[in-house]
Amino acid sequence: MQDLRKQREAITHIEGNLYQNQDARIGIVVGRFNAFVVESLVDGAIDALLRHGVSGENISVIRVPGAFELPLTAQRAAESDRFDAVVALGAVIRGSTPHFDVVANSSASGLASVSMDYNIPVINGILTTDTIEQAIERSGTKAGNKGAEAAMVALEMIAVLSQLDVDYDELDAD
Ligand code: INI
Repeated sequence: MQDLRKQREAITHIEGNLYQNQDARIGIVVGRFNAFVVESLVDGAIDALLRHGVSGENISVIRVPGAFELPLTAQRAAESDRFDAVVALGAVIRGSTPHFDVVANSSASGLASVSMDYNIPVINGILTTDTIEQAIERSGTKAGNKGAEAAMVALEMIAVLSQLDVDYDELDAD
């Protein structure tokens, strides 16, 4: 009979830890539209990165007019080879955006394409909400800070992907 416990022990598990980030190079691309919300996302992202050991000199913040411009900016950032991950921050608020769906959908799908095309994590930290109140709640008040969350996802993805680059035998030795 198969020893299921032995088989379970033989499984390789890969997860990212968040504590070896001194050398991580992070590009934060920011859509300025709704700046009163977005700047809190930027603060949250920078705070999370610095608290997890990322060096300030390895962080770049690139500001553009709005969320619609983020995919192209993320693409140039990825293409430059200067970053291990790109974090895109913005706020698209339905209440004040007649073309909400266009801006929200094109920015999200554009960022996903850049990630696949350039083979690095491109993290979608764009808030898409119905109201300004919801956006405020998600930018550092009662529902957390999506900028900080996006920064942490970037670090976790760098850590996970770097393990996929190494020989599996090296992982087993740990
Ligand atoms: N850009 C945003 O980031 N959020 C919005 O809510 C928004 N609204 O309301 O229109 C918005 N529009 C600007 C857009 O991102 C582009 O900058 C603009 O269309 C020029 O390409």
